[in-house]
Amino acid sequence: MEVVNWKELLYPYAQAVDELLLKFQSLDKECRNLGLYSPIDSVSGRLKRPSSILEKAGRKKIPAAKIVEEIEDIAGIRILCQFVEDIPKVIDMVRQRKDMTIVEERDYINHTKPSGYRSYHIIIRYPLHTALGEKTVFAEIQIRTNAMNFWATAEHSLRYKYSGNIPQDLQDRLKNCAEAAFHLDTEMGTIREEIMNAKRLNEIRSHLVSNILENLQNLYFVAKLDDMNEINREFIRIWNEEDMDALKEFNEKLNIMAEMYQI
Ligand code: 0O2
Repeated sequence: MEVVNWKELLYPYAQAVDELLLKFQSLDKECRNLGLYSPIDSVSGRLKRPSSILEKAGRKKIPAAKIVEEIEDIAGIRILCQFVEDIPKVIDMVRQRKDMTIVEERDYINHTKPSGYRSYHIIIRYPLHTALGEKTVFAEIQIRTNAMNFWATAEHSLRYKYSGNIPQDLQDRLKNCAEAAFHLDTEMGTIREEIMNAKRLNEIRSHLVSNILENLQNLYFVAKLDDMNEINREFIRIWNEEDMDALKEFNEKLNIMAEMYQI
């Protein structure tokens, strides 16, 4: 194989990973800040290692000059979801974007790989503005649940350890683990509504408490100390009772006080 200038080859892909990571993380953050449900649990990105690029190029008989055109996962983004039901929502988020073009979608969730691998892959073309001008690169977005990811990362390590030839008994056990991960996803799906409601309640509660603490802190500067000590005791009592309605009422009371003091 011809000599590859890895630094030059990888540079735009590193930029693509950074940009895509930021974009999907912002999307998640924005949903949460707006109080909307975010189907994204976490996002990570990676640049394919030269050894892995060479291995793939060798396996697929891709000459060095064609690596950029034919290896589509040099830049990789992984989006993890809590529930299988969140995956189509993330796929839609990707499909709606105007800053990337979908080239191919590979559904290894409905078409599980023989290894037991499950994940949804979207290959995109992503335009970049680099210091050396405009450049469009391929990137792969993998979308999967935490359970699918747990299995895939473990299997990936074994695949490397055994250079792709995992002993049969280990393969069988991995298949069992894949089934257990599938079962976990299915079971979690049945209590999804319950978990989502609990998450929503926790978020509302922590938002309320942050508001209360901010108001208390500001009021300490302007209100009478005795009044504030009394209000603080009331807060601790309500906090200990864990009564959401009482917390809401207390927050309202502080909002009115803050308005009175023109905070
Ligand atoms: P790394 O270290 O993440 O770069 P392929 O021929 O399977 O290598 P193909 O057909 O171009 O590649 O694309 P595919 O199958 O859509 O995606 C390849 C990537 O998906 C792999 O990259 C893995 O990250 C993941 N993947 C695909 N199949 C499996 C599997 O059976 N087990 C695990 N653990 N991961 C899989 P690399 O190059 O293997 O890894």
